[in-house]
Amino acid sequence: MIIIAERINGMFTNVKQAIADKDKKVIQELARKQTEAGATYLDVNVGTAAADQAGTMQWLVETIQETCATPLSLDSQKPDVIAAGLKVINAENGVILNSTPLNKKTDEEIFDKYMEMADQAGPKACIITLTMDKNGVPQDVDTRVAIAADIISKAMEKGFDSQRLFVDPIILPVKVPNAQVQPGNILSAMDQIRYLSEPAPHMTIGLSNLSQGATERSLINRVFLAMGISRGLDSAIVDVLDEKLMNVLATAEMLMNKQIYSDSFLKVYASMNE
Ligand code: THG
Repeated sequence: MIIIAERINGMFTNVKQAIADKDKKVIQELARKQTEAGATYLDVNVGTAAADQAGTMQWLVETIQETCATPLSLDSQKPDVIAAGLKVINAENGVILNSTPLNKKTDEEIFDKYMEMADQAGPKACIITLTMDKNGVPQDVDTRVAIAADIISKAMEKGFDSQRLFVDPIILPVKVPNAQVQPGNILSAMDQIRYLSEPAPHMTIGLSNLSQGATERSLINRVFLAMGISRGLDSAIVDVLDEKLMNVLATAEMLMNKQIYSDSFLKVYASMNE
């Protein structure tokens, strides 16, 4: 599983405060802890509060890289914010350009821009593309799958290796009125998206979106993560500091025969990610 750690995000009050105070310690501690807990990538999202998003992205990337070499997932729907991060990044071990939609009303070519930036960043640079277009986030299975197909064919046209592409069917909070059908829709979409290319495209989701505002957040996240892994989810943006969630992840992968069973499979999984 390609595990992307969610915590360095200006949506969290302590990160928002650290950005405002230019307090490196909070960010570096989160980078170190999440790396130790098994993160393959660290997601870096400036949030919405920062006035200078590009400058903040740069500061976060530099601050993290002072203490830790874990590859980063630059998370923004604004190409110039991604570009700012890429200017100062060391992408030797890889990088993800996270959160481009297929297209936008105000920017038809946004996904192409992300592919160009990824190519410039290096041969291992990946992209997460949301199944979202100029009409917004689709609410039904068919439109999600259709957008995923457009994403994959556009990448093929540009010669962008499908193994550097992650499709994100976008999970939304289950608590939102009338949205309770959506987690099931996401699973049905995954069932189809995984057959859109051979080998299957990588799929990822921002798991914690699902439980925003709900009680039993960790339980909801854990159960859905296991369901997703059974449908071909091979990556997720998650709270890696949630040990129970990480144990579910390892167990679901083992049950899907992605990791060999041994009596100490949990320990083996943890040590593999060190
Ligand atoms: N897809 C992709 N990238 C993404 C998302 C996605 N990046 C951002 C987000 N969604 C995934 N990351 C988070 C991070 C935090 C939370 C949810 C998703 C979260 N935060 C607390 C909350 O809102 O309740 C913050 C609370 C606090 O301040 O402590 O839940 O879908 N590709």
